[in-house]
Amino acid sequence: MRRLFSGIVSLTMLLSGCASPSLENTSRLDLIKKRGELICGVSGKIPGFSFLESDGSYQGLDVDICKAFAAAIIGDSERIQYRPLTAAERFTAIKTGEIDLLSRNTTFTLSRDSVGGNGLTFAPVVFHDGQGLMVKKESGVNSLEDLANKSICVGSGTTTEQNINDAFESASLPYTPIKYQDLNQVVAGYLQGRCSAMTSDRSQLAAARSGFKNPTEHIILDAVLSKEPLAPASDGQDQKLADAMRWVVYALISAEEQGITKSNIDEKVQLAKNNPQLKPLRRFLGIDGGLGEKLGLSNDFVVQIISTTGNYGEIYEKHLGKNSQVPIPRGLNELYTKGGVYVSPPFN
Ligand SMILES: N[C@@H](CCC(=O)N[C@@H](CS)C(=O)NCC(=O)O)C(=O)O
Repeated sequence: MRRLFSGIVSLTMLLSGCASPSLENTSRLDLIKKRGELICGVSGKIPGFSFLESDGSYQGLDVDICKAFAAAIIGDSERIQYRPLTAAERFTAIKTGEIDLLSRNTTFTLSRDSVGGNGLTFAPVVFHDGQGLMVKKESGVNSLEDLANKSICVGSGTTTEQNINDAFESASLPYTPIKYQDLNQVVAGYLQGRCSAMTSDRSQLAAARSGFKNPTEHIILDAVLSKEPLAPASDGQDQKLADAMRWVVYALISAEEQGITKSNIDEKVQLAKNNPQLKPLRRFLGIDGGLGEKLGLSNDFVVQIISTTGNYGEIYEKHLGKNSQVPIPRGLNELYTKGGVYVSPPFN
């Protein structure tokens, strides 16, 4: 009976074009290592997060997260293929295997992070955002109420679309959504006056405004309509890759907690090597404990990451700090010891 059942399963898999069970069990992590290259899904249109610069390079916080994954998995952050994806394309790209993982201003929600939903799994949050509204200063609009009966430009296939609807509905205010495929189109619609406001994650509004001819003519309203915890994601069926991604993000946070930076990482390694009593540091840097191996990574994966991107705080400062193109105060995105929400579980 059992043989008949497994025969039917294999036949069904064959007919539906599914991979054989042995292939199915191969983690994407091993595939990335074998390929020697990481295929990372990004937006590519958001300064500060992932943006295609004029020299052809991708830059931003989401891009550095891709680099941290590549440094940990392959030991080389240059070996990355970036795939720019719209909001509507991004989850299919994971499920079809077009990309290995997504690092693209994507909100961690229950529906996306469940087998009965999009079937993805999320790494820890790398940017706590919230949805906002941008209007032209001259419009005199100050609140959601002022936008009653007006049109609002919004990207489709996003949490933004649902939240704006929820906000207007619960305030019993009528409005008209004007939907577009990506941020550039939303911005164009807004600047051309097709709508009275554009709505998106507040970081995206700030990023978009930084590229306007006259940024000071636009204001981002104080109202925050939602929580938008943005996190990298991968296929929910691949726990090995998900485990590695989770601990890469925690490595960035833990390094900041311990004051380990791109510039002092070599010193820290020497310190740990010379001092057998510094057990937690030795485990963290892969000298003892074999923690990397448990994840299918090299034991010095944390060293690989930090010497490439620096810790989380350094990544943040570089792309969103005071002197960056899109300065966003750290707020919730600080360590918990400094009033934010970031904390890493122990590397034990
Ligand atoms: N964080 C939200 C929204 C993210 C999002 O993708 N927003 C749209 C614009 S409203 C977008 O496509 N932004 C970036 C891009 O154009 O590449 C989500 O995960 O649904």
